[in-house]
Amino acid sequence: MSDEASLAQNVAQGLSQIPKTLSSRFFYDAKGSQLFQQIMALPEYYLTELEYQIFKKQRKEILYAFGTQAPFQLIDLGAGDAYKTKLLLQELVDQEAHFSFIPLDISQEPLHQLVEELGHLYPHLPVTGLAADYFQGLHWLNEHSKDRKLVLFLGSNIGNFSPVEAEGFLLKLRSSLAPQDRLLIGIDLRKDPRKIRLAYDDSAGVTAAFNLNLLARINHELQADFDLDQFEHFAEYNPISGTMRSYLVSRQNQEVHVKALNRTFHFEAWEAIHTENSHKYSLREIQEMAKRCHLAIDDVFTDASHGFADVLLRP
Ligand code: AVI
Repeated sequence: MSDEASLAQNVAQGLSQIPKTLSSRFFYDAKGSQLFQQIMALPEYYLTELEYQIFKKQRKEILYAFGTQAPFQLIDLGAGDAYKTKLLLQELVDQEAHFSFIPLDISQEPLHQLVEELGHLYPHLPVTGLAADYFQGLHWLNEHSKDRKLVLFLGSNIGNFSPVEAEGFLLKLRSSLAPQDRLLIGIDLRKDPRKIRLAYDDSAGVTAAFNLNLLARINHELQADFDLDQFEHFAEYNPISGTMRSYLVSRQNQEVHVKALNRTFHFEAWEAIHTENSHKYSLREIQEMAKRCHLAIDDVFTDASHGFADVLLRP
């Protein structure tokens, strides 16, 4: 199914139900990916900085725990600009490790840029960019190489699944790993609820623009007539469930026509579309989740404030 067809399907289904939903998977068109890069540099969005600190201070320990003697593949699921992964790459190049780097992303454009940049930085490093979804990519790799793998799933990407979906994802991921492979997952930890909420409702309004861009994308790709001024970003953290939820709220009673679907959707005043979950975990919840997914925890690396964890798992 093409991305456009699945967007159409998501919109048709999601806007027909109550409550209305749209999947955060569709945030990342060219503009959305660019806005996400800006989010990662915001002072409120602590996640990137905390994980960067973990890699900066503990990259040697992380790589030692994995074991870099035999040739291996470093696979980055949802690589983006590989801001944090570059710390590992530099360390591995310094150690003269035998490895290849495989960044995988659903967005073609940032992947292109990354592969080009790495070609300049590390001319001798074999880099293969894969524009694919996670499982297509892993399937391709299993068919093409028998090398040991370190699979990275960083940046709290796992938080964009509900806990039930996250377990399904980890189980599926596990089934594509050999016993000697390892998985390193970056997970945002539970913390002061106010700090979490601010990270998803920044004062410069970049996260609001990122959320609203989903409607702009539907306008472009499915010829819809969303008036972006008549919707607003709203983000709320629930400290009991650990879920940060983002919404787009209709400011008024209105109709939106989506030409590609030949459908009109009605919005009540203050009706919300749920667009994203960003789930936060405690270390205990991570242990329980790993156990249910038959993954053993080899090591847990956290930053000094215990706000973020990178967890090394074995199948
Ligand atoms: C990509 N993902 C981990 C981000 C998050 O924190 O959930 C996406 C994001 N949404 C709003 N701000 C950032």
